[in-house]
Amino acid sequence: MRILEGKKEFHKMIRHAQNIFIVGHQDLDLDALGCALGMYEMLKNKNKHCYLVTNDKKNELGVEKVLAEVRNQLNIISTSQIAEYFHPISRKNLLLILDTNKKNLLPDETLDEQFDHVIVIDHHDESDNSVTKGLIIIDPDASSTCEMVTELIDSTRAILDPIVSTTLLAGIVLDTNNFILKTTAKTYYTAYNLTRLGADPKKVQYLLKQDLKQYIERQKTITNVKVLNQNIALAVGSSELIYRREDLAKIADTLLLFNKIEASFVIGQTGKKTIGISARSMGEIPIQDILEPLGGGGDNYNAACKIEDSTLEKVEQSLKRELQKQRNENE
Ligand SMILES: [Mn+2]
Repeated sequence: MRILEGKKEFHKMIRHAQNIFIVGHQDLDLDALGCALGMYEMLKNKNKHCYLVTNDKKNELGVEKVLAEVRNQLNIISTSQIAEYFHPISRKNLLLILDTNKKNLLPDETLDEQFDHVIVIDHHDESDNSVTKGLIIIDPDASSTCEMVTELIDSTRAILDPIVSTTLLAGIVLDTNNFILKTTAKTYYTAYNLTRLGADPKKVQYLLKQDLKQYIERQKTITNVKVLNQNIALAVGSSELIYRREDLAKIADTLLLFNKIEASFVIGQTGKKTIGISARSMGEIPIQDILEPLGGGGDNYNAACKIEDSTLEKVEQSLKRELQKQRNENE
């Protein structure tokens, strides 16, 4: 469903709600945070009581920079505190889930069960694990949740705090990898509106600045890249390092920038016993179908999976088998 198709129902539910709990996926990124702040500001202007719900202990650099500026103006609570802030009339409480639709990516898998009214706004594909309760606005063609939310806020008329419009723009820049992936005329138009509303492109660059040490580690992984079938890049991280999920994703993003590469896969340890795969595609190679047998999910541009109790070598072998299967199917 496109965001504007859900607009009427969205505003109807908002009208009936009083306490609104806004939540993104675990490990907030700038897309999740940007749209959460956009919603927060819009709803606060409608005199709603807003709460940003997160259990993250550590934030990525850009998220931390934004939070340092806005923390004092927000009610930020953890999932265990939600009940304290409930409106006594339960139908006046609303859960607003942004930038994910999967229960297992929420800070608490049972979050939706605590609410009678739920709205999901997201740009990721649905799966068996998706929230099905309430108003579900999912548009896998949208570049980012920030783009969807900016459209909903009615960026042609709204007034936003510059840090909010800047974070919304940063979310778009992040998820499109600098206006490359899933970028449409609407994406540029949204960016135009956000800039008009005070978003600062220089600050976006500042928010997206990376940590040099982490960058060097990522570059090392890239030097070990193998090219399969002339168009698939596969990189495997060092067995001595634990990677964050977003690091694997960034390596996969980078690999997609090279000539002839249609899809990229990056394998790395994300925990002592867990291996992660992050995949990116220009859209032609069905990375979602390839990772699904390994327990992964995502869409045709963006997919990932998590494997417990395995080794880098084993995961690489299973991935190669799935790639071969996919190739056989196409021949
Ligand atoms: Mn996103």
